[in-house]
Parts: sequence; structure tokens; C-alpha cells
Amino acid sequence: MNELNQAQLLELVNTKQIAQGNPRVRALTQRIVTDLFKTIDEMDVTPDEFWKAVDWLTRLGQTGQFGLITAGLGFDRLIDIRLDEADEKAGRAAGTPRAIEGPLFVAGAPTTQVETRLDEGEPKGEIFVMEGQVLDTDGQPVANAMMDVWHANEVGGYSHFFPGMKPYELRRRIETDAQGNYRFRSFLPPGYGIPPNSPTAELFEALGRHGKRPAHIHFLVVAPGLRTLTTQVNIPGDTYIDDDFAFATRDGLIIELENDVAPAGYESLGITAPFTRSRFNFVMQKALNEDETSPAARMARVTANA
Ligand code: MBD
Ligand code: FE
Repeated sequence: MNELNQAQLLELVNTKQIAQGNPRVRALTQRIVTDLFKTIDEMDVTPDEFWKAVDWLTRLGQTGQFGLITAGLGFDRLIDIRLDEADEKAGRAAGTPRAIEGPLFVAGAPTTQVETRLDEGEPKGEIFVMEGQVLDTDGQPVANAMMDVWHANEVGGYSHFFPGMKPYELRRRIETDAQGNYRFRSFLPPGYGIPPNSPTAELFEALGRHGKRPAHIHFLVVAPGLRTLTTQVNIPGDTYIDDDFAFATRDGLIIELENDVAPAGYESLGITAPFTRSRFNFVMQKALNEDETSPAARMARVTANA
């Protein structure tokens, strides 16, 4: 009576219920379990292979690296592509393209008005200033937009995740002025590489893939009535610019660099010699509802809605 074949077991797993539960979670779990049963059977997965995968998932969770795997296997970009498709269908594809948030955002960075230094007064490499306006899709300046900016240090590490860095190092929040202006001083970050000897590195080695991202800077821009913009810009000339392990490079997000810009007007950023500048405007769509203006990054959104 308790003997089961595969199909009977799957049916049981997918239909057991003593309460309504969450129908969406039930439906998604059923689908995923069905697909995995099928994968195990068709690919003839051995017990050792199966338990090795379970051990890997356990270590992945313990090291907090699930977000690296979702990026590297294309899920983060998939979600952006699906949002772009929906925007296209709804006739609202406009403004600065979105790009993946990535797993390394940290909320609560120090806030300043209009301009700031991300490098905390410790120059590291070439002086770089990025500046411009936040605009809406009608071209109007967005006053009091809040822009989170974050990037890697000179060896590709992000504060909060990379040992030895100060809290919020290379993370700042800038509030635009009445003309929508922002500017910040930093240095041009190098690319990023997944941590060596990590569960993430194990998978990418087994897949015969590299775990490199081209040099980039992240942004999360929030303003009343406008749709929250999560994006990244790429620094031109990187070897990996068209071979990002997270598939996040996009047209329209590769900044242009101006070299040897005269320092006049940049004294408040401590600049007294020629430097590298990039001008870039962020163009935000009108929000259709309050949810689209949510200032929360991806994990804060889901934990708030739990
Ligand atoms: C990063 O810096 C990043 O932006 C993403 C998406 C994944 C891993 C590291
Ligand atoms: Fe990054």
C-alpha cells in the first residue's frame, strides 16, 4: 500500500495539503519539484551527485552567495528583460535603461546634498568626477532625487562584503538640488571577480566559465512620483565589457570619459589638478503607482512584504 513509483510519489508530494497554504507558492513549488524529478530521472542523477548538490547549496547559503549565482546564471538579467518587455508592450519604454541591482547593495549610506566624495578623502588612483542631472522623461529636472551610488575598491571589493573596508566606504547617497544636479568625486574602479575558493567559484570552474564583471558603478535613484531607477554604468575600455559574467552590460550605459579636465570649479571636491570627468544624466519615468516609487532595494522590498 505504501509502495510508490516515481509518478505516484510526485503526485503525492504535489497534492499533500492540510490547509490552504499560499496558492502561488504551492503552484511554483509543484512546477519546480516536477521539473527536478524529471531532471533527476532523465539525466540519471546519482545519489552522490544529488547529495553533493545539496551540500553545495548549503554552503552557498552559509556564505551568503546566492545573489552571485542568480547574477551569474542570468536570472537577474532575465528579470530586467521581462520588465523591459512589459514596458515595451505598455508603451512606456523610456528614460535611462535599467540594469541589475546585483547582490552588493547596502542601504543606509551617508547622505549629502548635491555633491560628495565616495573615496572619503583618501585618493586611490586617478581622480574621477561623475556629474549630471536627474531628469524626468519630459526633460524636466528632478529636485530632491535621492541617488545611492556604490562601487568596488581598487581591488574589486565592496564595503560590507570585503574584509578590511570601512562601513559604507565607496557608498554614498546624494540628494539633487533644484536643477536636478548631482556630482561626486571618486576613482575609476576596476572590474569585479567572484571570490576565489568559494561555492560560487566551484560552480563557475565546473562550468568552465570565468566570474569577472567589467568595471562598473551602481545607482539606485528614487524621487517622488517617479519610477525607481536601478541601473549601472560601465567604464569604457574594460576587457570584459561585452563578456560580463552577470550579462548586465547595456547600450546607453557606457559612459564617456573626458581626460585632463581643468580643475576650476571643482575645488569643493578637493581637486586642484587636471582630472577625468564623465557627464551623465539619469532620466526617470513617471510612476504609475506608489509601488513603483518604492525606495527599497530588492531584498528590503520582499522582506517588507513578507
Ligand atoms: C557585482 O559587483 C555585481 O554588481 C553583480 C551584479 C554581481 C556580482 C558582483
Ligand atoms: Fe557591482
